[in-house]
Amino acid sequence: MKKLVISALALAAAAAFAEKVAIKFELPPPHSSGTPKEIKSDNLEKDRGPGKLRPPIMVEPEYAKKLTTEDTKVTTSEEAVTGENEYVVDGDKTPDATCMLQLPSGVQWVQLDLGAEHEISAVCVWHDQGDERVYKDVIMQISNDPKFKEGVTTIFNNDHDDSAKLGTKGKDKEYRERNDGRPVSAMIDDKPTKGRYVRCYSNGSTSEPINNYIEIEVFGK
Ligand SMILES: [Ca+2]
Ligand SMILES: [Ca+2]
Repeated sequence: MKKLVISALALAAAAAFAEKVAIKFELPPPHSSGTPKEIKSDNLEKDRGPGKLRPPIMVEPEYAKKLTTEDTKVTTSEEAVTGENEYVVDGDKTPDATCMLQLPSGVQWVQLDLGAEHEISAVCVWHDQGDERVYKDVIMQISNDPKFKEGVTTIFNNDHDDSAKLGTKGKDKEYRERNDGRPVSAMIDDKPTKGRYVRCYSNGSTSEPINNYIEIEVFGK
C-alpha cells in the first residue's frame, strides 16, 4: 500500500513537472532595418541573429500570470526627458516616442510597484529596439524595500566592470535590443523571487547616452 502511495505521488510530481508552461511575453513586430548593425563591445553576447528568440522561460502555470497592468505605479531615478512614466506599462511596445519613456544620461532606473509582495517568476524589459542598439549596465532587481537598500535580489546584471557602482561585477552579457526585449527568469532554484518592487537600471546605449524604456512586464503569482 505504502509503495502504491509513493508511486502515485511520484506520478503526480512528474505530471506537475510536465505541465510547466512558457511565459507568454507579447512581442511587438520585428523591426526591419535590414542588416544587423556592427556593434563592438567586450561584454556583448554572441549574436543569435534577427528573428531567433531565446529559449522560453518555463514555469508552473500558477507562476505564469502577468502581474503588471497599465495601472502599475512607475517611478524613476530622475525626471523624464520625454514621455510619461505610464508609458512603461501601457502595453504599447512600438519603438517611438508615443509609448517610450526617456530618462537622462548616466546610470538611471525605472521602478515598478506591484502594490504588494508577489512571487515573481520573470521580468522582461524592452528599452528601444528601433536600431538594434546595446544598452550598458543593465541590472534588474527585486525587493520589498522601495529604496532597494535591504533584501535585494539581483536577477540580471551585465555591468561587468561595476561602473554603475552597485558593488558587484555583473556576470551577464550585453545584448542587442530586438522585438523580444530581454526576458529574464526570476526563478532561483526553481522558486520564484518574492518582492513588491522591480527596479531596472541602465546607463545609455551604443546609440545615445540617454536611457529609453518602452515597456517592462513582470510575471508571477
Ligand atoms: Ca510602452
Ligand atoms: Ca559597466
